[in-house]
Amino acid sequence: MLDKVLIANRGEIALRILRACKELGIKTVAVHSQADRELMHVRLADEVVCIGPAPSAQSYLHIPALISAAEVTDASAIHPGYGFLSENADFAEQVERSGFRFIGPRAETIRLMGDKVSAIRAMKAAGVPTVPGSNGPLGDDDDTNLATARRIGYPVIIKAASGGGGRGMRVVHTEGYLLSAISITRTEAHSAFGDGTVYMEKFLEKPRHVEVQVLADGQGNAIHLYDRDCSLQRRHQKVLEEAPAPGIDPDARAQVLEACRNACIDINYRGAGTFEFLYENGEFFFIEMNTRVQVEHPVTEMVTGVDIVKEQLRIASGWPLSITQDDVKLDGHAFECRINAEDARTFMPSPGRVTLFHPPGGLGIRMDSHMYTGYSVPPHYDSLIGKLITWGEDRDIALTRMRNALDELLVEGIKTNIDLHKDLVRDSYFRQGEVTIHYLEKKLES
Ligand code: MV4
Repeated sequence: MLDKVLIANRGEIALRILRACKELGIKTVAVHSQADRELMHVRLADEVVCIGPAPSAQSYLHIPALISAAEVTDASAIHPGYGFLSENADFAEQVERSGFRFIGPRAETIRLMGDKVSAIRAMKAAGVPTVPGSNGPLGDDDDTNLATARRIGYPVIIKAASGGGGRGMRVVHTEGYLLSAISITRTEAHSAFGDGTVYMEKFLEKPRHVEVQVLADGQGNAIHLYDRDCSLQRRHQKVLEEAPAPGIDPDARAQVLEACRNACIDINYRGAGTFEFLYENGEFFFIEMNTRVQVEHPVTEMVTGVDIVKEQLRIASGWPLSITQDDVKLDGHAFECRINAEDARTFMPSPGRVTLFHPPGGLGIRMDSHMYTGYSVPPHYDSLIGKLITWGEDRDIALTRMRNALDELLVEGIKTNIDLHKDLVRDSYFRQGEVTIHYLEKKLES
């Protein structure tokens, strides 16, 4: 087993990783910026290194500072969490070249998935259902691109190969706009990502966002941990997630879960990963793969009983998966509300001192948060201050527990989105399940 892990992240996920390390008897190194001395996991870690000033570019994104911290503390591995450097293939490569284990896939796998064109190609070849599209990058020949769009059928969407997560996309409804849309998206992609490669897909108008969690040990074993629905989002920021995704066609689902598992074996995947799909009219369409642990991993943990972060640490230690697919049983239903320090109307971040923090409790309630009374939310990072997760024997019980838990949760001194969640868990469409990716933005408009 790994001896000592450096946690290259902050906030709730740093605490989540620290807890998993402690459970496995792994020593921990917390690294933090000058603005983050008061973080909860910094108090609890075995060793602490300040890696730089508050701005992320000079701390959590500063590769030499992180590798130096691993060297001076003699850590054996680095856990990147989510965001920051978690999907940076160059970082993964430098970590391993410096003699540390990167807790995640091999750098070449991160690179393969970072390029959406190569990711789709690899997944299609492995039998994962993809969106009808250009099957590769668009060239410069206008007639060929017009013919591709005609074959796919309008509306189509032009996406940047180096984009993802909603950056660098443009929808085209009629032929007259196709060529200018391609050239604008190309130009934007070039300046944003240094890569003007674009591709084309059929634009799905009312899909749900359903994703599949996987674990693979890089030794030929891979399992899926079922699915999650993450359709409730605003401007590509997820707000409320659940597992399993409600109301999915059972045959389509069984097929896609098995396809994801086979794809992991096919590409010799290592670590935790997520296959992102759009789900529409009973069909799954792969769009992207995430090669990190995700914010919403707890809903999957609650319905499978599998500790995803502990499995990441075991896999990084060179151990085979602790469980087989047959061991994974889906049990009940779980929701996660992302609690943000933000203004309810403008959604602008709302940093400041938390004068009272009171987490809810009781059976089936989990609060993953680094908050405590007296903590100051710094202005330099994202506004996630915690995740409230509830589990129940069925969707109704899990949702009732969420309504009650939100009423118990007290965060005073800063603005939060708790009232938005209180509204959402009482929303009649959401309660029925099966809302699309557009539902929340439409609801907020009215
Ligand atoms: C799409 C799509 C419709 N059709 N692709 C946005 C984020 C990026 N991961 C992919 N995205 C989309 N790709 C096709 N062919 C609609 C979206 C999309 C979306 C997807 C998932 C969650 C929220 C979304 C919000 C707007 C658009």
